[in-house]
Amino acid sequence: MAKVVQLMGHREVSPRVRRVVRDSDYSWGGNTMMNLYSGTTDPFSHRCRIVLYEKGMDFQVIDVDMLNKPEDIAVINPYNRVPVLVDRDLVLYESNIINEYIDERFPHPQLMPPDPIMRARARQLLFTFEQELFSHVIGLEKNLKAADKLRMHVRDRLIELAPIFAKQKYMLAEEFSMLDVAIAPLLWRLEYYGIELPKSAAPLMKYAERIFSRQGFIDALTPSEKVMRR
Ligand SMILES: N[C@@H](CCC(=O)N[C@@H](CS)C(=O)NCC(=O)O)C(=O)O
Repeated sequence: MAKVVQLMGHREVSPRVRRVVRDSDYSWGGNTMMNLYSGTTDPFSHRCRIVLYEKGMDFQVIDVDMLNKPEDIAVINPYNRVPVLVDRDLVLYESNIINEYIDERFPHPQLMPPDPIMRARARQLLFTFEQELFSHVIGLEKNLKAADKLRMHVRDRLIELAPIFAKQKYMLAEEFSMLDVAIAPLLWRLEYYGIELPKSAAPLMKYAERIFSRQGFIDALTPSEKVMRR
């Protein structure tokens, strides 16, 4: 099958290489750039794409067809899931682990707090997001029978977060951080998952729009994600 390599937008105005390989031949780690194996509608892959685009270094995103997942994914990730990052000899899975690695390799702009106490708190909150929000997102992605219950749970947790944004711009105060990266794919998918928030959550939606207007966020969206929100 022919390999389709699509070169993305800004290449003319920037020396960075941001290639999206579609319908690819999955040649693992065959070059010196970071390669992200990413699902085109997968919220966890979306997180990693956001970090790559926010950092603005050279990388390659390889679209994985989740309906026809290549067997090789199981070779590089024993859990047989995306995202997977291949950086020369290093192979990493789990979106938050991948993102922390990218953040440490390319420290500008720094997305994890520099202070150890704040960093530990950020990690704790990342864990809470997984427990309270993203473990349910997996059920919504699969459209499980219990989806309505999951929607209610996610909606209630998000409503609880809303007051934070009446006082501050981002999750950890005034600067965009890894916590904003982690939650953004869910906020982008609310309509797609059929989650409706009440008016009292307006500060949260204003916060979401703030993230959505960032260039790194816009650049990270795949064509399938772009049409998830009207
Ligand atoms: N905790 C993992 C979750 C990754 C995950 O669940 N990925 C899903 C996509 S939504 C996947 O690859 N599932 C395997 C499949 O659909 O075959 C992370 O943060 O990376």
